[in-house]
Amino acid sequence: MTVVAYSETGQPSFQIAEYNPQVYGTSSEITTLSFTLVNTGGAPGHAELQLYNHNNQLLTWQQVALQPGETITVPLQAKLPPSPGTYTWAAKVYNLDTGSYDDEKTITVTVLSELIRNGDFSQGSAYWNLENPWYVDTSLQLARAHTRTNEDFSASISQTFEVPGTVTLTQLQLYYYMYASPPGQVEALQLSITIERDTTTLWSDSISWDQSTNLASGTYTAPLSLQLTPGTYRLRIAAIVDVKRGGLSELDVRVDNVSLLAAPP
Ligand SMILES: [Ca+2]
Repeated sequence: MTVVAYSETGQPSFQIAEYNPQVYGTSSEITTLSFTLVNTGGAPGHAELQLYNHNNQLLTWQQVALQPGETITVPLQAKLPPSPGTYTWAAKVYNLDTGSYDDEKTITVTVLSELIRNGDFSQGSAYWNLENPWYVDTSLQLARAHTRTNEDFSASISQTFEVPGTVTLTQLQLYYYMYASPPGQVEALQLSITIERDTTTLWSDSISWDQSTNLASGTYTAPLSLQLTPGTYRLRIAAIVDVKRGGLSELDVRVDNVSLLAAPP
């Protein structure tokens, strides 16, 4: 326990100097909000930083001791609401020495909605349309195109999704894996990702594979800012393979954890 020497010339006073006024996350996600507190008063003191949700319920708090002029970064961990939407939360600084609230900031919390169903393939091929040679590997729980042919192919997995009201797509993410043996027998291999409405491509990008490094795998993340009006859309992930004639023995392309997040209006 710190013994605080009170100054005759002043009292402690606390302000939130820096914070993030916009927080984005998914349903029930546990996230960390960071605040920088400063003692702008003339004496050392103790502050309690409190985080309140949209129902004015105290979610979490932390106490800190600060000298005059001192700043400290306080992380607060909180669970986001389960339902997609926009919520107003508040961070308040309670001065334990004077018994007053010195500062308050509002935080806009946006819970994004997931548009892709069965993105982790835990329900087999449910909701997905898989073109040959794609299939769902039920032991690995992912979509896979694993071939031993020497033929070029372009084949996709795709899923249609409904947008009931206007939304903004904010992020596309997936896990990918591309491997060829021997790699020298492959001219080109890539994953082409598109967001389509009817026959129109609204957005596209590709993940490339390089013969010299062969195994390409990782998590692909695309920040998006794409507004969609109500309707039916399709996310398509196509493997496009161009092989040389002769000796390709194995090609293995995998996709998992497909996520497409949308912000409410
Ligand atoms: Ca999976």
